[in-house]
Amino acid sequence: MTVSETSAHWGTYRVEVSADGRRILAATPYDDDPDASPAIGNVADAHDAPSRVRRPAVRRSWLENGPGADASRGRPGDAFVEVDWDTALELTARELERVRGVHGDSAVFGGSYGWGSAGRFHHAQSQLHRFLNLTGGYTRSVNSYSRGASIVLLPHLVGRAADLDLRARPVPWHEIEEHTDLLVTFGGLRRSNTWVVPGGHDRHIASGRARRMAGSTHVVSLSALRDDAFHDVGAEWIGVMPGTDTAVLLALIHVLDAEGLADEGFLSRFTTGAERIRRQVRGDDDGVPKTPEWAESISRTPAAAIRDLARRMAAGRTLVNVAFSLQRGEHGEHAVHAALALAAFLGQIGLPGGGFAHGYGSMGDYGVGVVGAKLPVFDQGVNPVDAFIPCARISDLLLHPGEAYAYDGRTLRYPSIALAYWAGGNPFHHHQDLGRLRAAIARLETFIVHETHWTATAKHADIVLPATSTLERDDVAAGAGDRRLRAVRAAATPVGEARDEFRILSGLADRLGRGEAFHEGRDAGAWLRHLYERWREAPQSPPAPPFDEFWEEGGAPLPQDPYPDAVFSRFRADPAAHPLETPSGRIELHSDVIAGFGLVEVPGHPVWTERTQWWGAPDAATFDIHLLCNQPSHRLHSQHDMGAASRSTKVAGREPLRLHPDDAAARGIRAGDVVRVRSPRGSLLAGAVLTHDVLPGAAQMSTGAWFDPSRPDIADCIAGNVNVLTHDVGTTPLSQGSSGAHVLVAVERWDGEVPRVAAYDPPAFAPHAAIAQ
Ligand SMILES: Nc1nc2c(c(=O)[nH]1)N[C@H]1C(S)=C(S)[C@@H](COP(=O)(O)OP(=O)(O)OC[C@H]3O[C@@H](n4cnc5c(=O)[nH]c(N)nc54)[C@H](O)[C@@H]3O)O[C@H]1N2
Ligand SMILES: Nc1nc2c(c(=O)[nH]1)N[C@H]1C(S)=C(S)[C@@H](COP(=O)(O)OP(=O)(O)OC[C@H]3O[C@@H](n4cnc5c(=O)[nH]c(N)nc54)[C@H](O)[C@@H]3O)O[C@H]1N2
Ligand SMILES: [Mo]
Repeated sequence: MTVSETSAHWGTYRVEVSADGRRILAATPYDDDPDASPAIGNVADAHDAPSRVRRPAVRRSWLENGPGADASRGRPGDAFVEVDWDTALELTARELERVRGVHGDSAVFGGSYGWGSAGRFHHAQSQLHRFLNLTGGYTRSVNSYSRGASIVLLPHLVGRAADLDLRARPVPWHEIEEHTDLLVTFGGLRRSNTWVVPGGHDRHIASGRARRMAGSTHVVSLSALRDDAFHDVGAEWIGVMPGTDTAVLLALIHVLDAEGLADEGFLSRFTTGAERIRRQVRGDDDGVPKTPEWAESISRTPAAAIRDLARRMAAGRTLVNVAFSLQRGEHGEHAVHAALALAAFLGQIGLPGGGFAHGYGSMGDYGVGVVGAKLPVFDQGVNPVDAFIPCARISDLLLHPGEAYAYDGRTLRYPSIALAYWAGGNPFHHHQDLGRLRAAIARLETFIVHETHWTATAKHADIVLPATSTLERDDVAAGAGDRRLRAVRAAATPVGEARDEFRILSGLADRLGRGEAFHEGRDAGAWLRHLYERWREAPQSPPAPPFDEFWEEGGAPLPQDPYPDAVFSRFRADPAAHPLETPSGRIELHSDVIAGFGLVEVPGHPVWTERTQWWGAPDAATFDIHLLCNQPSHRLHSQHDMGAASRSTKVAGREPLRLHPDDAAARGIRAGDVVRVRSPRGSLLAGAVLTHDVLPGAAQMSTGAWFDPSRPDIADCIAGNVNVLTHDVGTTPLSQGSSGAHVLVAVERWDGEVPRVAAYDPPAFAPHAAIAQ
């Protein structure tokens, strides 16, 4: 048995490996990690699970019939033929060549969104993008599912630099603890979300900081879930129905305005457009004053609680936080915009512990107070193709080639895609309306996927190439604020014939005559050394030992520089010397630029407009439960859903649905029952959990159960993947972000057959004789 240290987005931990290097015997947290992620408990099972991709495989009908649109992708009965690496690489290289030749380079979609590995070198997307760039380019994707709306909106309101600072050096935890009287957080402060950090943390300090802070700072959490925040340390819960925060935020501003509590000095000196918001909340535009009573009729948040909260917010140092989730819904831009406006009316932006934050409770590195160090990077080169999509428009891209759509004030056209190439992401986890995604994927001529596991995405692919996991290769890793750049040594031997992305793509590049340009004559070990030494020698890098010493030592210290100043503090101290990168140099509470785009949904200032996914919407007559689809506590997205920790959360063998006991009683549902959940787009089976921690009329299911379409006669997914229910629309035509955070559903007890979950089974394999060569 050997013990190694390894790193993933959910943390740094130790694995005990069997003597033959094939099995993970145990995975245990790193010594001084104060709040390690339970996702570590999935690793041993996931490593050599039956669902690992062991050999390259090609879909039989693609082999037999050649490339082309095919609705049988991923359907029951679809079979794969395992082939050797040479055959797989040759098929892949020739197909890429054919598609580029026939349809042009923009017909290759290589966006490949996803949270694959945490390493700096074996990062699937970086590897794939470099390879695609060197072989002709590809249609790419921009932005993220995480902050798809904010990433476009906030630069218009506060400028690009301040938007980056809001993420990289927000008001830090220690400042909140010291200065903030009241932290008002929309979407809570979810402990489980702070277990995840891009690159992975070796010490998870966020939840400890939050608890300590809650000792001196009063926390008010507005959400449909009580346990979104630390109710055990006294956080106060105010219920708000999903997707209605904008109404509550406008009402809070209404109270400040009506009661003379707005900071007029701040508004006139540091912002533009406050008058437009005032007109909006007074009802001058539409005759509807945005009073707390008005907001209650939309959000079900008691008017008295809103009025009282506004007064409390004005009475001391207040920080307004919005979780990422608030903007991951229809018209999600407005919630973020309204929260920024509320903070501006309070006048504390740029003061210690006051103002606006966007990420507490969403990511573990948010506000840790240490500047993220420069890290080694693997160069992706330049993409000769300029076509792109906002990442959450993937189905639209494939279903509507040539069609025009709006994005950030521009009119773009979806290019025509023949081949999609995915490595390190799982669109059948992350995208909304999986039925629609299947129809979109069916249109491809060819779908190529690198995967560690037979995910639903792999099962919908034509060529599946087995990738090694982080445990099976050497790398370096660190998350923002970490104390060390870690040497992550391979702990186990690769499962089956799995190869590193670098080796797979080197093989393809060689076959396409671009090998030297891609690998530059180095193998993976030489690249790691090269990246490290280049980083070490760069002028901005911290002092670090030579590679061999670093590797031997297991890491190199990273600087722990405190934020030089928090976002907006210099702007506040001297707005003339430090203007924001906006047209006015100020915070734009109304943006003329956005208004100039002429979008009805986004007039330039925040407004409440009715949504299709809202308890007051017409659909709610039938789909009367508003389901929150949040991040899973015991795994990262869909990763390792077959592992012990993730399995421990399942109810009746599937993803749990948490709902209020009154809603359950009205439907004859008892704890532990199997329930069927439906939306106009699809249906799933889930296991019922009854709790008073969720508002009546709302419910909650986490994302990430593996899509299981094996029994369409019973439900579109029998394992409980919420994305069969969600609707696939952009937040607004401004940013076209993902709307996956919530969806209207109907819930009923399921008395029929309860089928076995087949999601973790490998696909059917056809005999080798089927290879048409
Ligand atoms: N309804 C709804 N949907 C959502 C969300 C929501 O709130 N609601 N949240 C969204 C958000 S914020 C995000 S970020 C996305 C996340 O979506 P994804 O990042 O796509 O989800 P993951 O499950 O992390 O997918 C990563 C995949 O990479 C594979 N993998 C791991 N290591 C490697 C490797 O080294 N090489 C290769 N080739 N593959 C590897 C894993 O097996 C896994 O299948 O989901 C989004 N989807
Ligand atoms: N354990 C774990 N941690 C993770 C991840 C994971 O997969 N697992 N994923 C990581 C990633 S990639 C991201 S982007 C972040 C995402 O960070 P977030 O987007 O903040 O995370 P969510 O869990 O989707 O949402 C947090 C809470 O917001 C509430 N909420 C949802 N919609 C609304 C709304 O309209 N109004 C209000 N007031 N509340 C609402 C829900 O009750 C939910 O529990 O999480 C990261 N952290
Ligand atoms: Mo995300």
